[in-house]
Amino acid sequence: MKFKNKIKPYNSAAGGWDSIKSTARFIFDSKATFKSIRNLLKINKQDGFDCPGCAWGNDNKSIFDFCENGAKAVAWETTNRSVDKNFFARNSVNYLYKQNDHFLEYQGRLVDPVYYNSRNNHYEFISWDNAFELIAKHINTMDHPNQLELYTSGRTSNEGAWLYQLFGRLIGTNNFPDCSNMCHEASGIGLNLSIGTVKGTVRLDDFNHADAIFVFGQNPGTNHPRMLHSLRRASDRGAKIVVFNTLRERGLERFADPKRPIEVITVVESIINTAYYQPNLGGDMAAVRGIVKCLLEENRQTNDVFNCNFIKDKTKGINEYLKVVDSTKWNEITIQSGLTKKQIYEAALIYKNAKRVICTWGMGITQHKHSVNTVREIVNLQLLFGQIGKKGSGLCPVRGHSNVQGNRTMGINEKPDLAFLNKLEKYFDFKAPRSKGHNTIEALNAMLNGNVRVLISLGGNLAAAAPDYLRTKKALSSCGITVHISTKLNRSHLIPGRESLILPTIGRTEIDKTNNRNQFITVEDTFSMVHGSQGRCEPLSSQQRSEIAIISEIAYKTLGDNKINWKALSSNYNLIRKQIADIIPGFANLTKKCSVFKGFYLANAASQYVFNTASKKAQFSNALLPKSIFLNLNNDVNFTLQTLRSHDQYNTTIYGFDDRYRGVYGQRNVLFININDMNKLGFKTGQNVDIETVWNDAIKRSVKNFKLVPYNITSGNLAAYYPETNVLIPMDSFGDYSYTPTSKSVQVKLKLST
Ligand SMILES: Nc1nc2c(c(=O)[nH]1)N[C@H]1C(S)=C(S)[C@@H](COP(=O)(O)OP(=O)(O)OC[C@H]3O[C@@H](n4cnc5c(=O)[nH]c(N)nc54)[C@H](O)[C@@H]3O)O[C@H]1N2
Ligand SMILES: Nc1nc2c(c(=O)[nH]1)N[C@H]1C(S)=C(S)[C@@H](COP(=O)(O)OP(=O)(O)OC[C@H]3O[C@@H](n4cnc5c(=O)[nH]c(N)nc54)[C@H](O)[C@@H]3O)O[C@H]1N2
Ligand SMILES: [Mo]
Repeated sequence: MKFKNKIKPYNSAAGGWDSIKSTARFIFDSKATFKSIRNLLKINKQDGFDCPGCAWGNDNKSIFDFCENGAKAVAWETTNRSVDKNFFARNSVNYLYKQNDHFLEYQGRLVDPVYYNSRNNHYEFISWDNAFELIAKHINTMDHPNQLELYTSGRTSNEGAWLYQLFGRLIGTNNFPDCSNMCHEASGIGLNLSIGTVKGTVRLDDFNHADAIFVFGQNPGTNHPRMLHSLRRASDRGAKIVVFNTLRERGLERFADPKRPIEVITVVESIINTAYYQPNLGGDMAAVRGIVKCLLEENRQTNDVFNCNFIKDKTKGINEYLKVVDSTKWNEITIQSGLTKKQIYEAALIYKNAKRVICTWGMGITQHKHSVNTVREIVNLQLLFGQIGKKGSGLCPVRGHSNVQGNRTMGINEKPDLAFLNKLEKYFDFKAPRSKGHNTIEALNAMLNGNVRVLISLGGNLAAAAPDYLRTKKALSSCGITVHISTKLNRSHLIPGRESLILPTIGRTEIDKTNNRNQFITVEDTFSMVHGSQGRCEPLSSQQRSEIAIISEIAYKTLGDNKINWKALSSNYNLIRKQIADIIPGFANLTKKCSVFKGFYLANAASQYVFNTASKKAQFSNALLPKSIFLNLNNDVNFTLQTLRSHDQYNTTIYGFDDRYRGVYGQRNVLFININDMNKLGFKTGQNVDIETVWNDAIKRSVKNFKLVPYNITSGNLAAYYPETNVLIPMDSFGDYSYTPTSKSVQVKLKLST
């Protein structure tokens, strides 16, 4: 595919004609046009598959239940290009390592199991049997079960995740680092502390009833395009959409629905937001605190602003919280948030005047040091008004990967709860490991310390997704063996451990046939809806195996079948679902519910006012605002940098080099900067700069030659794309309690490139 190199502000609405053009371009480029189009008609359909794009829910109301970016994800999975043993014979690992991430992705689907030959630096064909034997040999000769790390990315099905965690726990480890650790971890931890659930409390239909929707730190135009339909419908019926985002994001400003042909032809578009606030990176906790402070002042005058009954009956800790609000000074709030008192007051009024409010959030909230406290501050605000549990209101962390929430529900968790472990060991008659396992950061450190014999990655691309790229690279190469169960070639494959395997798997869109029987899998979306999913395309090669077949075979070769009949499980997924149904609350009759109906809703206790916290009440938090790490923002040397996604990428998968809504074409090494900051430094548009991290150790972390792009972004804050800038994020810069890398706040300085 060709990409023209230019920077040109985008003046149209999000969606619309350009969205259709872009979808078509990616479909034609997949070299499997008909397959792709047939697939698109099956996305999010009862007889089809769950969109592998994002975790947003669907209401099955339209023939086209997908968005531009879901279509890209499908087209790229459906491609007819393949990476086979001959490809690896032609291309050495060193050669491939030098290519960019787009090139790697573009080569097509992995079709042969391959083993890294360190003598000639090539991957070579290995039979599936030999691959499984090798993995089993490594695992069975470990000194300790915790020398095994089992990484998961969030596309795996519930059934795959279930077998994977069962296998790990039978070996004796809770080492389940996963993409969630780098993503919504802070949401789960914060929500659990505050309301005793790790999930959001809203359902998709709540968006049809909210009077106001507050969207914090999220870019749905690119990352959850189907959410724009909900926002737009809400806005059209008069609901207020209030955005907090450091950047001006087009998708949150204007939107034309590409699914309504009339809008595309007549250029009808909606202004989406009512108010758009641009806080400093990490400034949302202060902004929400400010909203509460305004409303507290009002409440003191009229005594009828807060929902006193709800607070009295359902919550604990109000007095301590309000004390902290009182003691937080306005200048602390305005400096840290970067918003004026007037702006905060205006947002507070919108909030107060809405009967039903939903708060949604994404990575702009969860990838900071104080993310757990920020999530809890948002919960505090909602609790003051009883905005939880009633129709049209609640808390909505918008998940990323399409089944990341389901993976957690299935037990992919380094800190599983005791009740789950107790049930598991009783059911399978074994002693489950009790000590906490490794999250992603801990797993990388264990690798760096030489303590990891075997790393298995069930999807994902740890090398490119993790922070501190150079240290991560060292970590991966310190493993005894790295085993990647993947659909596409990626950076992680090119950083082998002492030994390395790539095992090609089928994806969500493909027919999963065992014993002459088409299997289906189940997934859970961000609204706790569980439903079936069944691919409709023939896999590209008979060598590719399902994730479930691969995990079962690894387990069988390693553990034998005394306790568990792995082969039976992998030839009939209903048997796996029976285990899930017997152990995980809410999953009774899983197979029946998912194959007959569209799916079902997993109850959420908090939304029914059952708070599984220590006090059995919803708990106000009372944290101080973070220490003044953001107070040097207007100093002209130090900036805070966020790393985010372009429109043409899916995490570490780079579909192309355009970021249409931000006006960037044909390139990715750009740095978005406020024009006043640029002028102050004497820099000019289009000049190249080097970015260097300011951190408390001696390691030099820098990237060179990033093109300056003036942008509507709050002064003192910068933005650049991930994964190119992961090299800048120190591995030990992570969230309190969450261990999530601070991908949205890295202190950096700039200098002109030479
Ligand atoms: N097409 C596509 N879809 C995807 C993905 C993808 O890569 N491509 N990834 C999937 C995954 S795994 C995830 S987790 C989600 C991610 O979806 P998002 O959460 O939207 O992720 P980001 O692209 O990182 O965008 C973060 C947004 O928050 C803003 N922001 C950053 N820091 C702050 C802050 O401190 N305060 C405020 N108020 N705003 C801030 C940024 O300007 C940006 O608009 O998307 C999922 N869907
Ligand atoms: N700097 C910075 N770093 C970040 C972030 C950030 O905002 N900034 N975001 C973080 C977030 S939110 C996340 S979720 C992580 C993402 O981290 P990961 O989940 O590890 O990364 P992905 O890019 O989603 O993984 C892509 C790879 O998954 C494989 N794959 C795709 N589909 C399937 C499938 O169906 N089965 C299998 N087995 N493999 C498949 C393909 O081989 C592909 O190359 O990155 C995190 N890293
Ligand atoms: Mo994510």
